[in-house]
Amino acid sequence: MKITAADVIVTSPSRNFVTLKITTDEGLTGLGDATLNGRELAVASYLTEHVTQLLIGRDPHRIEDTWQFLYRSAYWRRGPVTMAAIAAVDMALWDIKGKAAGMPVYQLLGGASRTALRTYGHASGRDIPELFDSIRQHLEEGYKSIRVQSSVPGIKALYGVAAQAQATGERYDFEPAGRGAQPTEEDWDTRAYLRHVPTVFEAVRNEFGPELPLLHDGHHRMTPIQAAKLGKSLEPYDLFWLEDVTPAENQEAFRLIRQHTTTPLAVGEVFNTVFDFQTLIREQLIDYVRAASTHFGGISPLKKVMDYAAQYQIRSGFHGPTDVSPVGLAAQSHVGLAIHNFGIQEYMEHSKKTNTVFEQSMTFVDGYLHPGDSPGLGVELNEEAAASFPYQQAYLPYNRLTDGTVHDW
Ligand code: KDG
Ligand code: MG
Repeated sequence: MKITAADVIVTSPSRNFVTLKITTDEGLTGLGDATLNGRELAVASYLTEHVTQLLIGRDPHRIEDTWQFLYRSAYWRRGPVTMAAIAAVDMALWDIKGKAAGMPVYQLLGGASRTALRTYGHASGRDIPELFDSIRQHLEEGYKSIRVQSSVPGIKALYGVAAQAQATGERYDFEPAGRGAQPTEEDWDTRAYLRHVPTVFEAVRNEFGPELPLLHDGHHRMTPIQAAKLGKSLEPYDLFWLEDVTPAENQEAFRLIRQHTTTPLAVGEVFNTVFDFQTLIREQLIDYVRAASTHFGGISPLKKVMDYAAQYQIRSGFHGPTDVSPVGLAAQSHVGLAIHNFGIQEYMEHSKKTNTVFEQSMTFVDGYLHPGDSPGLGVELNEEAAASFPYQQAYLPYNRLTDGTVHDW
C-alpha cells in the first residue's frame, strides 16, 4: 500500500479544527488531528509546506519509521507546532492500519483493558448556587467525577467558568479563544484565588458528600510555594486531582510542591514529548499524565509515555477539552482503553455543529466513553459540512495583574 495524497482541512464549526487526511492507493483513508488552539494555521502551514509532499509514495503501515523520520529529519525537534503536525500523521496512519486490519485501533494496541473509560465533566458557576446546579446537571447526565471551577470575588473574568453557556444555548464555552483580531484581556489575583478556592470545595463537600470524585484546574498560575499552599489547604476535601498548579516548564518545582501536600497532582496538557515528563515521572512527583495525543506527537508516543509512567504507578488523565478534535479524542480514547494504567478521561461534549462535521462511532453512556468498534479510529470527516464553516481567526485570552503586569493564563 502507498500514500497517494495528504490534505489539510481547516474548518470552524464552533471553533477551529485542523485535520489531516491521508489517502492511499487502495482507497483507504486516515484522519489525524493537528489543532493547536489560537495558532491553528501555523500547524496547517507546517503540514502543507513541509510534510505532506514527503508522505506521498510512503508505505502507510510504517508508522514508527514515519514518526522517527519526521521527528529526526527536521533537525529542529519538539515544540507544539512540530509535534501537533507529527501527531496528525501518526494518528492518520493508525487509522489506516486499523481499517486495513478491520479492527478498531485499541485492538492493535493490545486490546481493551477495561469495558469503557471513566470520564470527568466540567462543572462551573459564577456563585455557589450556580455551581451546585451545574454539578447536579452533570450528575444527571451520568458523569461520575466532576471538575469544579468557580468565580472568585474580585476577579472579573476567570478561566473555566462557562459564562457564555446560556447565551449560546449549549452548556460550555466551546471557544475560550475568542474570535477576533486581538486576544481578550482577563484579570488575576492569586491571593484572592487562594483564599476563595478552599471555601468552594468545603461548600461542595457539604452539599454532595464525601464520595464524589472532585477535580480542580489551577491553569498554570501559581508559584511553587503558592501551589504547595493550595494543595495543603485542599487536603480536607480529598480531591481526585489538582491540575496545572504552576507553569510546568520547571519540572523541579514539583519537588517543592510534593514535599508539602498529599493532594494528587496532574500536569502536562501543554507538554509535547516524554522529556517534559522525565523528572516528574522518574521522581514520582505527579500522579496523572495530562498529555493529549494531538499535542504530544500522536498515539505512538502517548502509549510510550504511559508505559514509562506505569513503572511508577502514575496513571493517565488525557487532556480532552473541545480544542482536541473528535479525531484527537478518539485517538487517545483508544490508548486509554488499551493501557493498564488508565486513570480518567476529561470529556467535554463537542458542539452539535462539530458533530455534523466529524461523524463518530464514539459513545458516552452513563459517564463512560467508548471509542466504538469501527475499524480504525472511528471518525469520518464530512468534507461538505467542513467546507461550510471557514476558518475564523481566534486567540486565547491572556491575564494581567491589577498593576498591569502580564500573568500566566
Ligand atoms: O486551549 C486551551 C485549553 O485547552 C485549556 O484551557 C483547557 O486547561 C484546559 C483543560 O484542563 O481542559
Ligand atoms: Mg487544564
